[in-house]
Amino acid sequence: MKEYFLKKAEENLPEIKKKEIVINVEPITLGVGDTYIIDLGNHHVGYFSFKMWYVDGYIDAPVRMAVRFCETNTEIDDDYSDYKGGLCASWLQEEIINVDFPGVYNMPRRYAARYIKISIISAPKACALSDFVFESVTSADVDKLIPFDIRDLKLEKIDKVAVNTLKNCMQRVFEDGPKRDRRLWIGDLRLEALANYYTFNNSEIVKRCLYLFAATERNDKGAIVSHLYENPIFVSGDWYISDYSLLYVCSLCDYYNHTGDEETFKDLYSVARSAMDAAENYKDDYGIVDGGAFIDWCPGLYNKTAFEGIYLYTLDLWCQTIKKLNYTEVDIYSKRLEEGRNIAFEMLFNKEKNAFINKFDENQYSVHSAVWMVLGGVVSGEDAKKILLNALDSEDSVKPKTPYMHHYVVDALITLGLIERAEEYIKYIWGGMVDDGADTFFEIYVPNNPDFSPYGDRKINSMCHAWSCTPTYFIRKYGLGYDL
Ligand code: RAM
Repeated sequence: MKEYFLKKAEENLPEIKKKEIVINVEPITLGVGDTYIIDLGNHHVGYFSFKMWYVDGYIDAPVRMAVRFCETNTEIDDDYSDYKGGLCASWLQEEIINVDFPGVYNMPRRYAARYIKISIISAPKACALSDFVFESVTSADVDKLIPFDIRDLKLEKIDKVAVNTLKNCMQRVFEDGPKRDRRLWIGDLRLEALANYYTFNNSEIVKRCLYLFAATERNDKGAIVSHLYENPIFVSGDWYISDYSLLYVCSLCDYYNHTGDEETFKDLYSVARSAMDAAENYKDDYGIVDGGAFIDWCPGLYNKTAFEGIYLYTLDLWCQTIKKLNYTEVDIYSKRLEEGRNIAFEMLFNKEKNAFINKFDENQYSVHSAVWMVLGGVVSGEDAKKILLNALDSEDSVKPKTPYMHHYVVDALITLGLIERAEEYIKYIWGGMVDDGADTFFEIYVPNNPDFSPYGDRKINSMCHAWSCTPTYFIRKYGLGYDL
């Protein structure tokens, strides 16, 4: 089967479109210690080349330079020597290169950048740099971007940045971030696919990603691995994230619901079903799923309630989808859903506090729990509105840290019909990034705390991150900003 899934994935390999960004400047003369900064005018992903020539006589030794690719202007002056993050420093986009001869120099690696900073470290004499060309690459077909009408200027800007984020993450697969980790994760795939349906509408790339995950290995509980690598060779990731495994099921259901492609759904049905059933193996003695969930990069978050919500949310979408396709198994899952919701309400809801505060999560109060209990259908209507808004407005609740989790906050607000509040939230989070000068949306965003990083150092954060591109989905799907 693995070979078959990989073959299907290859059949849906998207074409990479290239575009040259040419920076027209007079040759710049630089000596040792000098620095030159190129502004590409927007965030791009691709390959960089330039020309080096001599000024006062032939250069008889290599010119050593540091070339730094910066996604935002804050990176231009960062000191990389004091990097203290937990992820490998080699993700920091800086190369020390030695240019041996005058001529055009093509840098071989792919970068994500708005700014390029060149510093001359050693050289026998001054050199001149010119002909800066950045060849941007993406599998998004910008000519096919679905046109739409929007009257709210702020939301229009947000939409533009969201589309740019998606475009730059759309490569051979939906990458999570073109600077880091440059791979396919289920949680990111789901959100990119949703945004893609309302923008570039490239269903082949979604199909490719779904087949690639089908070709990966399962853990002893039957869950799907959270990420994979596919270029130059296919390698299954090694981290099992139990909520991501469920989000594979959601991604397949979304795909079918959007495209109506029954053949692919049927092909991947058993993969999704095994992920759905794997959740049974995560249940504790109370019948609540437990263990190994991600939810958000939020330090100190207790996430049992939220994970249960994701389980119920997935089960619900799964039931709705397989019902449409007349699968008789729907009865089994509908029963699980009903029972699951009852158990969740009984065990996780605190009537006195009118909140999802419980012993399973050490009595921690979080927006995450409220959001996922709403999305899981454990509470609804006016009660749910109060529960969610209280959690969002409380000074004591733990708040989301990533636009990934912010996405599900907006989703929960819209599910409850709180459209204005959803719009406000989008403007607060993603609008905040736009106000900070974002060309693309960041992996992590905590208002008023730009230095926050779950990895121990802000410098390693990805500033063009796929899971942050979803305002375009909400804006376009629900017509936000249209009725002014
Ligand atoms: C990080 C990346 C990625 C995400 C995982 C869980 O490595 O931000 O996008 O899906 O975490």
